[in-house]
Amino acid sequence: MPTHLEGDLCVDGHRFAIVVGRFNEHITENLLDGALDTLDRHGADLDDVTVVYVPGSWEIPVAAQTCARSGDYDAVICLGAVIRGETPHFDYVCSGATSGSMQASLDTEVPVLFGILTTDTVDQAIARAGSKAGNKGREAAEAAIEMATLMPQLNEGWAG
Ligand code: INI
Repeated sequence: MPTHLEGDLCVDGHRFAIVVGRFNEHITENLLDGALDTLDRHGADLDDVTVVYVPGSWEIPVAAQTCARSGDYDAVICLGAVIRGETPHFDYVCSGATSGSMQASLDTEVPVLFGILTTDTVDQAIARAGSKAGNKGREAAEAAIEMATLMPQLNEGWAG
């Protein structure tokens, strides 16, 4: 019989940090609302949730890595909105935010969830921040719960 390891969506004393970019705040505040509501609905004590505000998505990885490394959180949720302009700035911010978030996760072995929108237009971002295409903040928070409940099983597996 294979061994199946799988997280669930039941928060049981898990602690979460949310790192949120202020750039495009009208979008990111909806992502944050979605993430907090999802954690709340799944049983998180919001007093155990830390929300860290940074200027923009470029700054998310360093804050996420610091939270992850602190040992105070079972998962770190990154929320931001990068919207394409007419300069290559978009590509640099996207690439820094994506690879930096992944690096923060791999370096610390703490799940760092990617709820950073990268869209061509403001309308596409609005659609993914609580409108017709769902809410990426909710998705990232659900994934955070699943990973926070999975990681101890994985770590026990290696120890055993
Ligand atoms: N930051 C974002 O989060 N989204 C954007 O769309 C964006 N654009 O387009 O410039 C953006 N820029 C700011 C960047 O994240 C840094 O805060 C800034 O460069 C200072 O380091």
